[in-house]
Amino acid sequence: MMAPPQTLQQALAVLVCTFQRYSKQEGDRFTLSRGELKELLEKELPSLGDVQVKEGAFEELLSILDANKDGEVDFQEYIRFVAVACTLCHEFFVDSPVVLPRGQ
Ligand SMILES: [Ca+2]
Ligand SMILES: [Ca+2]
Repeated sequence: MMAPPQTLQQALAVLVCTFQRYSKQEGDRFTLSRGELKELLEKELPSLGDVQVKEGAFEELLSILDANKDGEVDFQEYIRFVAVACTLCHEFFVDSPVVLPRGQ
């Protein structure tokens, strides 16, 4: 089991390597097919599971991610998704009590 990333640099490597690990499994090795994307989401973002169970949610997510509508998710499209996910995390943690209140 790999230790979780401790630095931003390690986190970036994880982001890139995760994409590449799934994208090379079938078809074009630089893009995620429907199956590759599904597996990536299931294994790497298990908390999204609830969303995926919902009928048609995966198809909807794929159509949003697939900006150029070629049926595959390329690295640019994947990174846009990661940026959105980061924004959601930022909004979630911005009111977290762990964060020290700003000086007055
Ligand atoms: Ca592929
Ligand atoms: Ca695409």
